[in-house]
Amino acid sequence: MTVTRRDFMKYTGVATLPLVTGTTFAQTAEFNMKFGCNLPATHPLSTSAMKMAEKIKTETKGRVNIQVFPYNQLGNDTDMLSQLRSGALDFMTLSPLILGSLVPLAQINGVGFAFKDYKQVWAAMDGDLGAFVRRQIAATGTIFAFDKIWDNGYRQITNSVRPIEKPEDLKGVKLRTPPGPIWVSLFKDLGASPTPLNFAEVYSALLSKVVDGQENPLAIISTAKLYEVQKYCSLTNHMWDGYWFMGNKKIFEGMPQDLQAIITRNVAEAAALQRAEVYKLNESLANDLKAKGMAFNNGNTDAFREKLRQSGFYADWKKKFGDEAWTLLEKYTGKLS
Ligand code: X2X
Repeated sequence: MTVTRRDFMKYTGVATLPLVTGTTFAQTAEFNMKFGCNLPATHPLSTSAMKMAEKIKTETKGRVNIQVFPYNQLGNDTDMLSQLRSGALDFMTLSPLILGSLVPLAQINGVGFAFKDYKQVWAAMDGDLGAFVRRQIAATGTIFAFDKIWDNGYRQITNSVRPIEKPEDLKGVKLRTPPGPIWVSLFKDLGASPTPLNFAEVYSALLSKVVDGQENPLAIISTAKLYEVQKYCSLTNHMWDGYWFMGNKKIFEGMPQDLQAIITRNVAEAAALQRAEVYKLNESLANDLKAKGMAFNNGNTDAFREKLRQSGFYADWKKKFGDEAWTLLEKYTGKLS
């Protein structure tokens, strides 16, 4: 069965028209800019970006008009990343792990079961680990990341075969992962059959059963309506992931300093709002998803960790990332291997 984009829109009820902010100043703005992301317009990442764009427009007195294009309207993550690099796109949010194909060290927050809680996450990502990764991103010469990473959350596994409680339950499960090398490695080591796909293809791939399952935080399972095409939700918390808010370096650095400062401050302020809203959703959505028909269970964290230890996951990635990066990670998480 082939699901077209039109079918997809019909199933998910997502509007096909771009959500254009800042129409008042659109004609007169000195800087008409575009921001793209992969999440639905109702997810806090998109709503925060829209509020941010409004504030930037007001504070720059209409000189900067950022149009927000949610839910892959400009293309999937891979497409948007190449647009960002070429300057066809001004800003985007992207998982550090997906950025991994271009900036391998950016994947370091994706080490399985690394961060015990949000205290560790923000200490690391707002601290030396995040700064280290942002330096790697800036070293591409074409793109850069703003200081405060936006939240996605702790990831949970959904599928339509069985509840996933321990690694053995993943055996034979075709699990969609985002296109990031460490994701494929993690789920291969846990015994699943990982299939990397961009998020833009996930709903239709689950619907047509090209894959059995996927893994994402509850806010995404809810706003992207994945509960419509998935039965089981297993709370594994196997990894925390966020979104670097990134810009095209040349375009941004070509802007007047006062405008750069307004944008930079607003990206950080929007990050704070976005983090609070995502946290609230991820913490509170389980009952809502149960009412929509999903069956929840808890994952056995110790069993998953042990499997990763035995498979050599930690040793392999320590070697790939190198001592400097690994030491920075363990500064916040404690000893991992
Ligand atoms: O692709 C995904 O699953 C998502 C939405 O979580 C990311 O952007 C990494």
